[in-house]
Amino acid sequence: MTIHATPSKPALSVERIETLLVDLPTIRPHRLSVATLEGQTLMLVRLHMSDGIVGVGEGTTIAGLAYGPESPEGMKLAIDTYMAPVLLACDPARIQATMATIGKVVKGNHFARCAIETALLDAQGKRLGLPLSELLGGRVRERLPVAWTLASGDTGRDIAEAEEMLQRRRHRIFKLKIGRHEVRTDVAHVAAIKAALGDRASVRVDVNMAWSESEAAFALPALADAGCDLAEQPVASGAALARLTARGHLPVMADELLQGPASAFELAAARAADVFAVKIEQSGGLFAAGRVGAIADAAGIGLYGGTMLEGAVATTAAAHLFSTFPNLAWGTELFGPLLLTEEILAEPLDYRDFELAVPAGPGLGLTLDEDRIARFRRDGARRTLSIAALKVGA
Ligand code: MUC
Ligand code: MG
Repeated sequence: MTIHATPSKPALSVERIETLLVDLPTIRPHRLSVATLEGQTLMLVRLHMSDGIVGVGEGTTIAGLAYGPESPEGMKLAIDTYMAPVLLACDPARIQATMATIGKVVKGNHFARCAIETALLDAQGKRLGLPLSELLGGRVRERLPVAWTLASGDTGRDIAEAEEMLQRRRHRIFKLKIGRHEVRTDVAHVAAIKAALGDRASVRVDVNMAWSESEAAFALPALADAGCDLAEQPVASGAALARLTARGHLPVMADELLQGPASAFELAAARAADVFAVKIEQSGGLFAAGRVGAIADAAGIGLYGGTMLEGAVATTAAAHLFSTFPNLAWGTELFGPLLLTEEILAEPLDYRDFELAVPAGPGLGLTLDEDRIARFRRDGARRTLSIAALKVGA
């Protein structure tokens, strides 16, 4: 009889986990109904593996805790304290198994889990010489249409910004953040922008749940008359969203209510939206977001690639996933890195002709600019900006 020693550690292992907060200013204040952003904090994680490969992931929220239940600081804590022991004992090449084990010790925390899953996939792609998109089933497109959000808070400035984007051939889909003002004021704002841009652009709105059902019932036909193409999450309730969708005045998109595959299934079963904004972090990771996309497809619901205004790492991870979606009729809004004043990549992402090129190199296909990271990390040389310094809610 042969006795095998119980393997205490797999041949390949995670040797070190590094988490850091990087505070980056935005190019202008970004006004949502829930908060005004003057900067973004990226939580970056690096998994240093025993074969010398380093996988990178990112967790980023909007305005700290103003948009959802996770913050960059909380993600760092969840990873350092609760996910690290699992990672140090796992076989990092077995990504789904590792994420399932993490799921047993960490409930919720979708954004933090997404950051870790991204880092594991990045490392595995580097190891196998394959882009993330190929680990996720294979890309069906090389470039993704990218919307821009007009959220300066001023109609004239928004029109000037849209004109500049059209002229530079950067964006021709514009999402307008509304819901801060009286409904008629917001509708007039959208109508003025659409009148100025005409058929040169698609104009859509995101209300971030700010309206009551009756406000939305009034506004959606008025927005349709103004030439608006899509209304994202006008109300908070799923039942109200379903009733607005059934009225059929304007295509309705779900965002905040989509918290992973189970919620996607419920919303699809209730026919609560015409379109799903798929977000990798909100869904709980790339695999979960892929399942959200599959549920939408099966239900005949359109797809849009959403963002949490992430930096280059999470934006690229999302781009790899969205490149694998057979149907992506509404395009994407993967413009997060363009809202930040600082470039954190050695080679910037390729935004051109209204589209983003999905990187072709192994893993995410990115190289970080280490000097920039060192300068802007919260405990780094600059030490000036933290989420507390951002004018949240102004
Ligand atoms: C959201 O609610 O969709 C996406 C674009 C933007 O400007 O804000 C985000 C969040
Ligand atoms: Mg939204």
